[in-house]
Amino acid sequence: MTETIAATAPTTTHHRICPLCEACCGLEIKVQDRKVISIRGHDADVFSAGYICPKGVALKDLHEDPDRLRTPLIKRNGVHVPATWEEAFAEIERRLPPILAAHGRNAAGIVVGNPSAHKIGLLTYFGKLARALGTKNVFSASTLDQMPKQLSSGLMFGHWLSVALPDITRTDYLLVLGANPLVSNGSMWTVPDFKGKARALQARGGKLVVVDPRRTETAAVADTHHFIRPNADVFLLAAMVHTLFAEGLVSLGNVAEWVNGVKDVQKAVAPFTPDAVAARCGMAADTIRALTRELAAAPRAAVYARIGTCTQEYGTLASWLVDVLNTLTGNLDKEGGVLFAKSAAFASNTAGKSGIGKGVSTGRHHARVSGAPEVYGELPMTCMAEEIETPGEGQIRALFTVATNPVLSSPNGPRLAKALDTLDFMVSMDIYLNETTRHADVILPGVSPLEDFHYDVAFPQLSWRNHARYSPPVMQPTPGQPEEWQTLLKLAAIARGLGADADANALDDTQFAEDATRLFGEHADAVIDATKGFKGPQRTLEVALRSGPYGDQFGRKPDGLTLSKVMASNSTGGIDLGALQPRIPEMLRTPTGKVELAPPSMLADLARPTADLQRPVPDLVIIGRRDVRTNNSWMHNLPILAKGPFRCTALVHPQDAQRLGLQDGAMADIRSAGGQVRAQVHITADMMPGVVSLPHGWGHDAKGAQLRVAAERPGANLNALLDDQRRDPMSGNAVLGGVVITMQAAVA
Ligand SMILES: Nc1nc2c(c(=O)[nH]1)N[C@H]1C(S)=C(S)[C@@H](COP(=O)(O)OP(=O)(O)OC[C@H]3O[C@@H](n4cnc5c(=O)[nH]c(N)nc54)[C@H](O)[C@@H]3O)O[C@H]1N2
Ligand SMILES: Nc1nc2c(c(=O)[nH]1)N[C@H]1C(S)=C(S)[C@@H](COP(=O)(O)OP(=O)(O)OC[C@H]3O[C@@H](n4cnc5c(=O)[nH]c(N)nc54)[C@H](O)[C@@H]3O)O[C@H]1N2
Ligand code: SF4
Ligand SMILES: [Mo]
Repeated sequence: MTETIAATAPTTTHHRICPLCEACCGLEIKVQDRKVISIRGHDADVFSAGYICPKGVALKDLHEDPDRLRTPLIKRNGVHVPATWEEAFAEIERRLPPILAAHGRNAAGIVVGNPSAHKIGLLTYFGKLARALGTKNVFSASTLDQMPKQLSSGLMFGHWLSVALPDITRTDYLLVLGANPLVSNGSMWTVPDFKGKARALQARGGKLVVVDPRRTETAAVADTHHFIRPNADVFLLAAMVHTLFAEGLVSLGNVAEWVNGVKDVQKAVAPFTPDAVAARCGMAADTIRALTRELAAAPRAAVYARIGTCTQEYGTLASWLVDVLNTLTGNLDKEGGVLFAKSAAFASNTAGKSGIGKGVSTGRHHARVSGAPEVYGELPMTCMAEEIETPGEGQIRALFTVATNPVLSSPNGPRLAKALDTLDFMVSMDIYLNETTRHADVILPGVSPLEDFHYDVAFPQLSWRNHARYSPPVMQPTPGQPEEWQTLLKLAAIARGLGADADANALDDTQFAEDATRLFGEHADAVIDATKGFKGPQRTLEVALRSGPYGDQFGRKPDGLTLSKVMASNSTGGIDLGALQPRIPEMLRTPTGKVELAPPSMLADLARPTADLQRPVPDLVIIGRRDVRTNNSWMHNLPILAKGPFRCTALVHPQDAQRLGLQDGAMADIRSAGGQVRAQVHITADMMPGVVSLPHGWGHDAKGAQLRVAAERPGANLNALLDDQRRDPMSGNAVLGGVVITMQAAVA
């Protein structure tokens, strides 16, 4: 009987932005009787034009994964058992408030992870829980990732998300350092189909150059690839800046009158001659000079750098020098150079007074144990374990984890796993019982991405082209399951002492009214009235769109955007808002109203690499890697991605394999000062000699986790080798690469 209904049920077609990586591809999803029939790229999408990667197709497996949690779990006698939402909230109300009452607000910690960047409900409502907890112990995956780029952009241009983006469709020359967009599909740069765009660049006579310790998939399609020693980008980039000055190649172009500090930069890079840095970089001085000349000679050029340059001891300096190069070659804010997006909603660089602002600052408070400064409201993720372990006032005793798996994703995960077991109470908002959430007392699942509406809050601020796209839910959520913003509000209510019975919708209305009064003053009532049709993050979005740079300004510009208009464009692929345009000085939010080319904190931090110029290059170091069919630590449970050749292999150069006695396909033990893992060796000349590459996010052999597919081939945890005490001091970002290791053949 059921089968007959299924066979005759109509097939419906839906359009949904993929929430799995920063490329934000528009997908076309066909559904019959709540079953996904097919997923493909949406050809009419104004932004991604039909592009899709294998992970997008895997949304079906994610939706159907029997291990994906559908109900809350409560740990009873050491075992996670299913519970109702009422029971789960009641348990939290029973256990959290006494901890806060006895030990103060900083006894709570909260940590948010990567998928929250792809969830409007989590991104816009996470702060409400953090504020309700009232703790300084706030952490996120940003300090395992892009904080250096956010800090350098903030110091130079005045806001944390004012990131200069390569204008790839008009440039003549693209220099990529420490990024592999062919695999990662781009990061801090939303650029679906990077490969197609790179090919088009080459077809019109342009050049793609890659600098990476591995000949990556991106390097393979590039015109030139240069190996570089891990952690050496600061030296290479400073030497390139040095060369621009030494050879009279500096030209500021259109932004000349808006740039402060050129002379200070010239002075600061004086020690970094190509000859002085060559050994440190593993590059010839002549190559560095030639690379600089080539960049300076290109009519329109862009330098782009990502995770390989951020997750190192000089991450902020390297990120800064990238934009110093862009500026000094006249490519900042130029078509075909690097430009700033103008996002339809949520962008601070379109809000408030134009061309001037407060800028960014750090260190409003400090981590209790390490003394690391607060950056963008948070403390370094790598401080979390010691903040849980170390007794005293402010010790974390109750932890909330939201969409994060730091036991695998953060350096020295094994230490963190032990620390989590000492907490008085832990709550995880997550969709799996995994390496991290197995430590939680209560797990609260989010809905499947196919049961959730979507609008990207952050990525339009980082996009290769301006656009506004909204996705309605593909299917309705199971009745009774709250959306994640509602769960966050409920937790906030408990943290504020309002109790588990508090009505999340009523709380939302009250907070919205308060926010509207703060933002719109005397017009608040009109705004509340105009947005009556929406609630939760949709209402936040409606306000952001209507008051944004393309908005209808609540009726004053009738042709402008509203959420309803963006919603209506879903099936036709969203609204295209055009190519990026020059925006300096209007987008600047620095206190001087200028581009700060030489922030004092940056110049001061240059003392570290200056002192480090002569440091000998270690024999063997390890770096990370990504694969098209993985996503950090959490998609190894999806059959369509998990099948095929095993991906958690250690890539070793033939010379290293020979001197270390390693065989292709055999297992080897990798040791660092802090840990040891065993991984399968793959010998390849694609590695720079002296550098080994192992992907992160593996190690799915934890007892008590429920990841049945992933556990079949658990892989090695790279982060068990890394040191949680190594950070870039400016941004607090973890050092994830260039870690010294030894390697030897495994004896069974
Ligand atoms: N050595 C090394 N380590 C690295 C990196 C590296 O290059 N090398 N990369 C770093 C980077 S860039 C990042 S961003 C971090 C990422 O580290 P994390 O932020 O910890 O992210 P993931 O490992 O992707 O884990 C995501 C978690 O979110 C859960 N989840 C997935 N979807 C949802 C949802 O819709 N709702 C909820 N509530 N939960 C969900 C998953 O089950 C999983 O537990 O890893 C970092 N770690
Ligand atoms: N398929 C897939 N896509 C993803 C993810 C994933 O896990 N899988 N993760 C997503 C996330 S959270 C992020 S942040 C982005 C990251 O996006 P990308 O930054 O493009 O990430 P990776 O592919 O790790 O590329 C980093 C490159 O840096 C190189 N590298 C390592 N150390 C150094 C160094 O010291 N100097 C230089 N110059 N290069 C170095 C590595 O060899 C590697 O090729 O990818 C996102 N997209
Ligand atoms: S590149 Fe793949 S994972 Fe990323 S948004 Fe597009 S389809 Fe999704
Ligand atoms: Mo990331």
